Amino acid sequence: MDKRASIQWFPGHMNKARNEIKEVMPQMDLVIEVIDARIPYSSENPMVAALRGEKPVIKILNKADLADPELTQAWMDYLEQQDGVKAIACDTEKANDVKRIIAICKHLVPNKVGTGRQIKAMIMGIPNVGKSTLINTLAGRAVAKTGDEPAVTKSQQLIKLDDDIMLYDTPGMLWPKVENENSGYRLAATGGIRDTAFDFADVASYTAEYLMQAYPELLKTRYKIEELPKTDWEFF
Ligand SMILES: Nc1nc2c(ncn2[C@@H]2O[C@H](COP(=O)(O)OP(=O)(O)OP(=O)(O)O)[C@@H](O)[C@H]2O)c(=O)[nH]1
Ligand SMILES: [Mg+2]
Repeated sequence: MDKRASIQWFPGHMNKARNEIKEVMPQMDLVIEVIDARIPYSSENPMVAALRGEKPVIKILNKADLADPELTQAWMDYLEQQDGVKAIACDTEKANDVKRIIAICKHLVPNKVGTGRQIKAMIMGIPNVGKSTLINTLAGRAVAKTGDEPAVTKSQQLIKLDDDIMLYDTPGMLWPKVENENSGYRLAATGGIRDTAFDFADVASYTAEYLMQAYPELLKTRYKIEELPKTDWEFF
């Protein structure tokens, strides 16, 4: 296939979100960054690192139920080597998975536990990665709006989890230009970029090529075929 077009997408509400986050960040005790376990490299937003500064962070490899478990484990080991970083894998729709996060928050901010002062945690990440779902599962009720498309959450929302923890839900953010072509396609294929921002055929071709090479056996099982064809187009 010919060279694919690069992906550029940074709607106004994301810029607004970035400025608002910058303003409230000094009051935060920690950041919970949600990344997509299927594309950890491409879904880590460099703006999150810049905005959080020295605050501790829990990196959640989310949608782990859809990802390769071996790679997810390798990523957790890698991320935990960084200063102030705790990493866990989650399916945020499962209460048992997310309950561990509360204990980690308390562990990372020990000076507030038992003082009557709430731990304040900011939830950040790219669009559609599961930030609001995480909050709902933690809260045990639908407090934040969710949906299977990017940019569902449009502004910050404050949620009191219990007497100990306060969560800030934030709109998903991408960085102004996704320079890395692979990252652009991976973000589009997993639903982080709105589908008006890219060409379907390009993304499908990229994804088919990758999956045929990385997971041929899974594709054969999924589509009930004996042999994979040679090209992505034949595969379609
Ligand atoms: N399979 C799977 N789906 C998930 C998981 N977490 C969230 N989802 C789904 O992903 C979609 C997006 O979830 P949201 O919680 O709205 O994502 P968000 O990060 O708040 O998105 P924005 O507010 O648009 O930035 C929804 O359809 C969820 O049901 C998970 O761990 N596994
Ligand atoms: Mg949301």
